Amino acid sequence: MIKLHHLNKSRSKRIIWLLEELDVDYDIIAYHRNTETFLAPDELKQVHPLGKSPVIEDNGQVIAESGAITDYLITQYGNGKFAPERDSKEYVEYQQWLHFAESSAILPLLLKMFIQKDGCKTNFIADYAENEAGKILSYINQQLKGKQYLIGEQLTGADFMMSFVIEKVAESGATSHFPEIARYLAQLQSHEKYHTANELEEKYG
Ligand SMILES: N[C@@H](CCC(=O)N[C@@H](CS)C(=O)NCC(=O)O)C(=O)O
Repeated sequence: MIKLHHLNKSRSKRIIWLLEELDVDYDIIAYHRNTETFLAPDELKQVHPLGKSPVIEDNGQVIAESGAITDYLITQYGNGKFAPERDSKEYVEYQQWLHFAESSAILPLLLKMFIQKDGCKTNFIADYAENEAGKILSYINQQLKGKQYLIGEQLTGADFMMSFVIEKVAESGATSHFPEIARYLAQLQSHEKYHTANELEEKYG
């Protein structure tokens, strides 16, 4: 049975959503952030040296990084769902979005969050993060025009990955400036299992 090492209030929720959509048997092993540092507890390092979540265990293998986990679970258990045909042009686009979520997209958004939390005056990082976040959000907004999901009309692994990014955008209030992103969030929220994942996140939080 698949084990998901889940940290409260984390990227791991996107993997719960995916596991629910895949309708596979899995166990959640819950960990809780330190309330002062917001870091994961040391026990997570016994599962993977970085001590971060999500991490899954399946068939004797430990897999970290939500992009790799998403790709693995869809390949193993998707039965043709949640990814375009392997030899198609869409598959290449799909891979691009799958990686984009945890690379180009998330960095400026996290930087902005950390700078705000820290409250310090910076030399250049605040301006950099602001400009980059604007660029990234305009790009996502523009790319979503005329599409229900990142890859046309099909919910794919790229959307599970992007859900965490879009939730952070929504928490910051920025969706009001990006109508396609707001519409896309509503599209993700139209899936029943998206809400199941929220409920499970709450239950284990
Ligand atoms: N790129 C990794 C990021 C993993 C990550 O940073 N997870 C955060 C939760 S969102 C974490 O475990 N933070 C606790 C810590 O660093 O102690 C992924 O996508 O899985």
